[in-house]
Amino acid sequence: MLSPEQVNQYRRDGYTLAPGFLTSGEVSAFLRKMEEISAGNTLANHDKTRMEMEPHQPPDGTRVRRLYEPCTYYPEFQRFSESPKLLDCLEQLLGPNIFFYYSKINMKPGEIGSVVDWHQDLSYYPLTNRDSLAILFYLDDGDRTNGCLMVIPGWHKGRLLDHTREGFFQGRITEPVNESLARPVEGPAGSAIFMNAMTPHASAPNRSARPRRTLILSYRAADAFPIYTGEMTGTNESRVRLMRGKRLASARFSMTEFPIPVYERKIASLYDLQERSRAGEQG
Ligand SMILES: O=C(O)CCC(=O)C(=O)O
Repeated sequence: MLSPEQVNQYRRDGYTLAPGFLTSGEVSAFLRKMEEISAGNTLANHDKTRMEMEPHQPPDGTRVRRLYEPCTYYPEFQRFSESPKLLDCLEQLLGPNIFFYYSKINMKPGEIGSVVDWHQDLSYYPLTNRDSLAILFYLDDGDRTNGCLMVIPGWHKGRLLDHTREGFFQGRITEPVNESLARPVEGPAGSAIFMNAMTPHASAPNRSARPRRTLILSYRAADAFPIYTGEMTGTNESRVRLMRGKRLASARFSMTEFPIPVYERKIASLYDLQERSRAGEQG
């Protein structure tokens, strides 16, 4: 369970850190499985349905950028997504009726790990209210040198910031972000960061020799219904599982207006979209 201080911090700042959430045995088992999934894949020849590679490496380079949907494809991760120790914490933050939403693993390999630009997760998948969150589990020590998560505390209570250019969704905040307000969230391997889907966050490229592998699971309250934005809404909803409580027949609205992401073209991932957006900015 989270302490009252952690719950208060989540409500006040839009995130909270729980060091030691995973045992060292759980961390090692996840890392072993990730190695097994990644084995044999290269930039030139990899399973595009399961992973994305770091783009700036030779064709035979083996550095993976992201593993897709571990909690959908692999029983080890799925079991963890249903574990009472996790769901008890989620109940403290989201209430009794909870859906699993999506999962991913960001590998951020040493020396090459990609930047993640400032964004709010809800810009990607509009919901009728803000009771949705991601939990980031550090599987390596995460600190400023290997691109730990950065957040802007308190901004989850504000508006959805502009993520568009010329009407098209860019997957990153396109208005000025006051980075002097940003807080690095450092923690040892096994730490969990509970972060609201409205909290602006980012992470720097990994310039250290150490990886910063992070398992990310997302959940939402059962009365946070998706707003249909096109094909991707259906894809996302196909993975949703009721984890606790019951399905609800009534949507709760906490926003009277919500920007809809309009994509200029099909994207592979957040990284892909943000890279194209940065390239477009440079002309
Ligand atoms: O890996 C990170 O540092 C941030 C992850 C993130 O924001 C995302 O994948 O949406």
